[in-house]
Amino acid sequence: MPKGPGEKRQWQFLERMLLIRRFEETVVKMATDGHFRGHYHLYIGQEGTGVPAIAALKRKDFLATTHRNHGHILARGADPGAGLAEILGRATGLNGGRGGTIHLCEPKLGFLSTSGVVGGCISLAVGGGYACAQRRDGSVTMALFGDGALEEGVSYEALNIAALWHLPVIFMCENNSAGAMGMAKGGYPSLVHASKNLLLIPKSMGIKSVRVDGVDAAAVHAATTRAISLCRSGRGPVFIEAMTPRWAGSDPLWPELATGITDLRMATGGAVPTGKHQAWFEHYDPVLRLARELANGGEESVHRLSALDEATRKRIADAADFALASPLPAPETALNHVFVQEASA
Ligand SMILES: Cc1ncc(C[n+]2csc(CCOP(=O)(O)OP(=O)(O)O)c2C)c(N)n1
Ligand SMILES: [Mg+2]
Repeated sequence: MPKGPGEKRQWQFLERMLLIRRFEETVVKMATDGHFRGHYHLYIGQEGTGVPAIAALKRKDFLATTHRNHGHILARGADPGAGLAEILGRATGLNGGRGGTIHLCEPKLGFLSTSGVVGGCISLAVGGGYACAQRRDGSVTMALFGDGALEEGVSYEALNIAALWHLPVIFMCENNSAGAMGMAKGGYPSLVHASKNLLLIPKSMGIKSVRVDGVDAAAVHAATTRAISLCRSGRGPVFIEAMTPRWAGSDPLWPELATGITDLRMATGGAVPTGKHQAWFEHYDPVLRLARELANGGEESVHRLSALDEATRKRIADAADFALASPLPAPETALNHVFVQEASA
């Protein structure tokens, strides 16, 4: 039975991780039902990294993230209804329907930027870290990015400056390339890098670097907490490489619900993992893994899991109803929020 002060936190992690899972399952349904068009990216399989890493931050801290952002935004506490509405391009969305799936952003929660420009968030987070250092209030900035970001030139300049100026930046690299098909095999792009050990890159600049099992929420939380504490005391930056085997649904160019709707009973013995994704269900699904640890607490924990699942499904169903009932932005607002408007003749 998981006991002690850590158990409460584990339940809090599971609550957010499950919220993300049900949100993402709903996103796939909305896409296949034709409620929105265009490419999108799911955070399924990586909940064990984003949730505990972001939970280690304080309100005063900043974040910058990528195209695979849904989980990060929800982990930080954004409203799932406004998140789904944004994905559908509705006026009630987090960004008034202007950003869509790739740019879900919530500045009120400390997000500096969410961008589909691979590697862009690394340089923006270094700018954030510079601002934090100027403020002298112990705040830090976290960049959440994929392994592919280390193919981009801007990442090297940004890491270099962060190292030279000891900026309070946590570089959280979510390496999901293990098991990826990659474009060469007709799937989603994955890492193409000369270095077989990505940690050597920050290490060569003297940046403290650590690799962690990204499926293990407690390990990610411990590593991030240490990194944040170093940054707050002026001993940053820190680079963390969180390893998560690629979820099968993110392998093809277009996401698909390869492992179905997650059945939490697989964590409690009520359902037996089988089929071609059996190993994923048993070892690599971070939601099932944490739920399994908590279910070991006995019958009471099993009931609690089932109640949590029911409440989460309801919360996401309500969020989906809200998003689907929301209006598209009014045509006359099309030019709102643009930086420059041509002067009328
Ligand atoms: C600057 C830039 N180059 C190329 C792309 C096209 N692109 C979109 S996602 C992607 C792969 C990103 O891999 P990674 O950063 O590891 O994130 P993952 O999708 O694996 O989570 C690429 C190359 C892009 N969006 N931006
Ligand atoms: Mg990747």
